Amino acid sequence: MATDKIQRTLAMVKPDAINRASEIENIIREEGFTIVERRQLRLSRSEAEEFYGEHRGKPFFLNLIDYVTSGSVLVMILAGEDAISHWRRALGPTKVSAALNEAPSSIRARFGDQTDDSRNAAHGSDSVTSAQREIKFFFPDLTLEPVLTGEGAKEYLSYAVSPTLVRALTELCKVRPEDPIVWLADWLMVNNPNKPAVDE
Ligand code: FUP
Repeated sequence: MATDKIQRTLAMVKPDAINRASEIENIIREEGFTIVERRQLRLSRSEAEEFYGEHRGKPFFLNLIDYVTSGSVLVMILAGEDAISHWRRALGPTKVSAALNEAPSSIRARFGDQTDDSRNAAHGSDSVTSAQREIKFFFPDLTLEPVLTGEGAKEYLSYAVSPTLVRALTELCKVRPEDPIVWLADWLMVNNPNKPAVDE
C-alpha cells in the first residue's frame, strides 16, 4: 500500500560502534532508507550537552556525555517512508538488555555493549520536531526542500526528472552499452541539467 509519509530522521552511530559503522550502514540500506547526508565528527562536551539537553539533570546524564564524547560519531540524515518510527524500530529498545530480550535482531541488540545498558550503539530522533532540531544541529548549513508527496511529487517528476530520463533511456537503447547501469550513471553525470554550464 502506498503511503505519502516520506520523512527524514537523524541517525547517529555512537563511539563504541563506530568501527562497525559500515555494517550499520548496510542495514540502513537493506531497510530501504536513503542516506541523504553523512558526517563523521567528534562532539565536544558542550555540544553533547546541548544535543542531549532534555536529559540534563537526570542520573545518567554525565555518563551519557562521557560516552558520546569518548570518540567519533557518524551522523546521517535518513529519508524514507515513516523514517522516524522505522529507524526507531530498527534500533530497538533504548537499553541494550531490553533490546536483547525484546528485539534480538535490532541494531542495539547486535551492536550495543552487552555489559552496559547505556552504551547502546546508535541513536534515532523520536519525533518530527526532534528530527528537525537534530538535523539542524548537525547540518546547520543544509537547506532541505520540503519533502514532496502525492500530486506535488508527480508534478516535480514530470517537469524535473522525466524529460532527462526519457532522453537518457532513448540514448541507452540506441547505444546498448555492455553495462547499462554504469553507462546510465555516467550519462546522467555528464548531462545533469542542474549542473552549471562552464566555459572552458
Ligand atoms: P532513545 O530515544 O532511545 O535514544 O532514549 P533516550 O532519549 O531516553 O535516552 C538517550 C540516551 O540516554 C540513551 F541512548 C542512553 C541513555 N540513557 C541511559 O543511559 N539510561 C536511561 O535510563 C535512559 C537513557
